[in-house]
Amino acid sequence: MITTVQQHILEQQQDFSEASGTFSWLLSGITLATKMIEAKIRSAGLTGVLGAYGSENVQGEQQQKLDVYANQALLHCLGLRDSVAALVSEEDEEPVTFDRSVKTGKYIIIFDPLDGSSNIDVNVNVGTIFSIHKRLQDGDLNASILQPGTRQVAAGYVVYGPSTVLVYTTGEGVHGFTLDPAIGAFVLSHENMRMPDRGPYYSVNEANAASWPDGYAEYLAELRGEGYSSRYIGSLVADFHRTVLKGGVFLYPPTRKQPGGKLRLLYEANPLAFLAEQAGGMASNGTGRTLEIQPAGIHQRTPFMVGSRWEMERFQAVMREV
Ligand code: P6P
Repeated sequence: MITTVQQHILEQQQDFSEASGTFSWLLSGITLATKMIEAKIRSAGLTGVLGAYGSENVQGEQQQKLDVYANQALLHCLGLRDSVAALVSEEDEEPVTFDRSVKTGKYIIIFDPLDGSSNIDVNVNVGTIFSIHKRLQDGDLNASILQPGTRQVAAGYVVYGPSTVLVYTTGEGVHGFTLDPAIGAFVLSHENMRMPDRGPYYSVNEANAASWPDGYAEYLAELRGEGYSSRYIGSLVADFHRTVLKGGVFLYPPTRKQPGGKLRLLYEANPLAFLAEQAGGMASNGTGRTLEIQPAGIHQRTPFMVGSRWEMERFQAVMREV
């Protein structure tokens, strides 16, 4: 018999146990939106939704039509859940807040609606990433949004590729579900995903090598000497999903252009760091554990290194020596 993601959530007596129905209702908002996004992506080349939307997002990046669609789908599906107090999106300058009491509006959902969307026009995997925090008891929305990653109650992503896979954690391991188009449901396909202790790959944009801080080039030269292969898709969710399944290390180091890193803390690094640790791996900003960073702003960037225990402990050792 199949297990759908909704059933799986209800079976897991979690932090949501006093309201497992609430969390699975929240998650159904995310899965519904990602099924809408998936349907649009599948036929993108045929329905004129490829290419630029003709405006820039808060990041100053050209919005793709599908970015805008994905953002609207998530805002719509999640805004209808009355347990949501605020929604934070990579596409929106400010959080979308709802006038709900602390008792009702208990959750903050932070997401990157379509990461890597510049790759869609060349038919490369893209993804949706989400992170869920519980609203603080005093109800302060801003402080509830800017909690460190250690306080996440759930996180996950959907990778839209040859198949569409949802991967999530609520702190009780990492579980993967493959969308079965025949029934329109995410069906359990990867129970209790564990990142191999060591992998065959490193994943980094080597074009930035000249501007990395000391230690990074030496570390990667050591891995090459140990026979590692390089894999870099340039779509974070795809590079991360491979790293969870096969092991190895993904790095987006500080660069001259972006000394604070390129990737976003709240809706890229934190959710993936939570998943990585839950799968037995590690995540760092180069000097400390990603999940312990105290955010200062919702679009804050961070250097991001994530992967198997062996590669990450080696990385930390090399960086201590510089
Ligand atoms: P670069 C895609 O634009 C993205 O945000 C991530 O998905 C990806 O990991 C990264 O940027 C790629 O950046 O500088 O290597 O092209």
